[in-house]
Amino acid sequence: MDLGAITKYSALHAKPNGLILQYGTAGFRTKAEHLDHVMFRMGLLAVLRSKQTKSTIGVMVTASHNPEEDNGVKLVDPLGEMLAPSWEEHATCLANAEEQDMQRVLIDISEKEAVNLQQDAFVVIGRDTRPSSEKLSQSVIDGVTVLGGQFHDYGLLTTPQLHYMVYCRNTGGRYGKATIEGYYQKLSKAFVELTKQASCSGDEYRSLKVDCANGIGALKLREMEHYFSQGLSVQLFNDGSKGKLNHLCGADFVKSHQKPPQGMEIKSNERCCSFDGDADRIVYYYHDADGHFHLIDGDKIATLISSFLKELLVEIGESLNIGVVQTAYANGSSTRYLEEVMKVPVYCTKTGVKHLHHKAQEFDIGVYFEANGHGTALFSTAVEMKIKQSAEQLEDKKRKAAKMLENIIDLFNQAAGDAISDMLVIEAILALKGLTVQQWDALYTDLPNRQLKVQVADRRVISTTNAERQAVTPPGLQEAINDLVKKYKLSRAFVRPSGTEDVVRVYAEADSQESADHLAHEVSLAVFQLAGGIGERPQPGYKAAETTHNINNAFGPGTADEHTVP
Ligand code: NG1
Ligand code: ZN
Repeated sequence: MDLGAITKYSALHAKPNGLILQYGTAGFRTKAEHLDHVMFRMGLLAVLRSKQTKSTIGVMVTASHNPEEDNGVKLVDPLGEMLAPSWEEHATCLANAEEQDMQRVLIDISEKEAVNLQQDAFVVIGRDTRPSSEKLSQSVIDGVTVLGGQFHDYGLLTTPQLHYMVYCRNTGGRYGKATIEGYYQKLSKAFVELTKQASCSGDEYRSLKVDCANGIGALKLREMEHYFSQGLSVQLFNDGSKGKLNHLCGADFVKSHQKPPQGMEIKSNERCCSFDGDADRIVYYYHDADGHFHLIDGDKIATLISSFLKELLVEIGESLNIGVVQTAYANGSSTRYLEEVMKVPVYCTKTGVKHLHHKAQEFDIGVYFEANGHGTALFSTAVEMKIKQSAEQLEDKKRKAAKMLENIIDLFNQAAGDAISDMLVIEAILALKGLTVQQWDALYTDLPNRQLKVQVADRRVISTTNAERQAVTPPGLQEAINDLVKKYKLSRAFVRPSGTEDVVRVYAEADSQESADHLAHEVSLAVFQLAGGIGERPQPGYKAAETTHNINNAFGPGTADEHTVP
């Protein structure tokens, strides 16, 4: 380690005094102007991680669905998965070290993790379309270079595309070619093969309106569309040519406001979907004949996918163990439908895709989705081999089903939830099953629900258990929630500190929207009273609470997007 050079270059990416940030569920996220030093340091850390794992490591510069002024960074581990938790801690230490302590922190990490500094390092870098992203990714490269790491800068990529590249590079090309062309070809080939089998390929199944959140998804979908155009024609909206990133559009907006994005005209019963700003989330929706808006979220996507996979397995005659992984935010109706109607086991993990991904790896086939539309399906190596064999050896109908499954496996991005890949999976399933968007939606009816945010002095006073469905502290809070829940039918409520914003999140569902709204409000009041609420007491009516956009990675008191230490 050339400590002299590190000190010299670090001074060019100086840390603002007193700024404390935390590597949260999605890496570091805050206002872009505060992130230069974090980027440089994540370049350094990626080199150490690469040396330790003797693998290619990814660095993605994005703040996903956050406003355009924000940015963020996360590291991608060798198999395309999120950074290991012990290294998240190193990331936080390194990002927060004062200039004079940087060398010591770097040496500490290397020693603790037994990093062989002589080992070669390789880092791949991707970025979204934010105005700040190009310069920030250059700071990552500075960090990589100063520690002697080699790198490849992919430039503009969706987050899941970067995960895919890392996975390909560390599996000797078995998963696919680590180029953007390789990604397009792998997915499109599988999609076209699948849709060829669809008997009903009328116009109804051929066209889809896509809201790209004015983000990277537009660019990449436009590049890709001619590869799969024989199976699907996409019409792009919010493609970044005029609107602002994630502003009044995108998956997060549509899901949290339960209304269509701006800039997209929807005729009744047209199939539409929205990506988020880095294209790792997707939700579907449509207007019915009466003009009512219907949202089809991650839970219904997981249901469609897992029921299709189960049907194929039955057809082939394979009894593989398939599981669906959700979080506490999954609508109660979806869990009931999966367990009681489809007889698929459902598991609940803490919020954050790394928890879902990890759990899904325990099954032959694990389907995981967050209600917000982030998810994918994972297939064990043994299953992939078995299906390949079946596709060659079986006859007639069974062979056809095995072939379909083989293509579906190729169509999923198994490294991370991927809006483009999920969109193609969904489109293929709808076409193959001859399902309209309304028929899909009618699988079950969502229970009315409401999500709210409460400001408290220190959200760490709330700790939870049972996959975040129960509060352990502060004392009395869970009892209060239990008493409130009892007042309503088909009701459920929970609270948890957010991992990406300085708020406590409240979720409630019940048999009517009015009841869900009341319950959510009453639980918010309980949080405010028992967990140290600050500012105005929660008011009935949800709009004011849920539409604020206050992004913060740092745990602790305060309301702004950064924290200063005395
Ligand atoms: P937090 O802020 O911890 O609730 C949010 C989402 C997560 C996940 C992360 C990362 C909800 C309720 N929470 O986390 O599901 O996507 O952001 O982006 O949607
Ligand atoms: Zn995202």
